[in-house]
Amino acid sequence: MILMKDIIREDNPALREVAKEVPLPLTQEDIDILNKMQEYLKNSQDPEISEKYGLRAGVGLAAPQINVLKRMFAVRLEDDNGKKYHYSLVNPKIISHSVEKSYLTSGEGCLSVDRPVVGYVLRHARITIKGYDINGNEIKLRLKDLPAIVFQHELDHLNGVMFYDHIDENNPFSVPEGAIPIER
Ligand code: SB7
Ligand code: NI
Repeated sequence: MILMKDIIREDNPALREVAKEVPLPLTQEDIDILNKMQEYLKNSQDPEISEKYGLRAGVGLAAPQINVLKRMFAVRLEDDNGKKYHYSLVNPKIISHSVEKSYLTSGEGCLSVDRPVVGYVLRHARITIKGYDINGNEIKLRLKDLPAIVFQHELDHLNGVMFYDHIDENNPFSVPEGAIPIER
């Protein structure tokens, strides 16, 4: 199973690289990696298991965070209506997005960042994302609110981008006109 020691931190230059497209169909090795990433998220959200293994809770994990420079990530969260977003995505691409922006009022964190970073991370309020699931089937998702933010955070990892790259360093809490605040 994936543990905190397996997650690389921001001092590791691998997090700044652009990850490679994954050939389809997936190899058994890639399938195992994705399943382990999804398992990490599930374990990290279970109070007993996370306590036992010292896991930090996460709603997403991108392959580069375990030093696998491939374009794949896992997401596991529920929205306010209890709708589940459990996805393991390969070669994801944003095919369209809103002009409107949104941001989490509590800011963002990252399993690869062991320090608090304050400030608003402005993201597209709505995205349409295409990719492939673990079976190589094409997936197309329309996302808004927290799921849209999480998928963009994970996609950024595949491009060597960290959440704080989006924070205005001179004015970390500035909000552009019309941006939507999201509480969670
Ligand atoms: C806040 C947290 C996450 C995404 C968006 C807002 C995920 C944190 C876990 N990860 O580091 C995943 O890359
Ligand atoms: Ni992250």
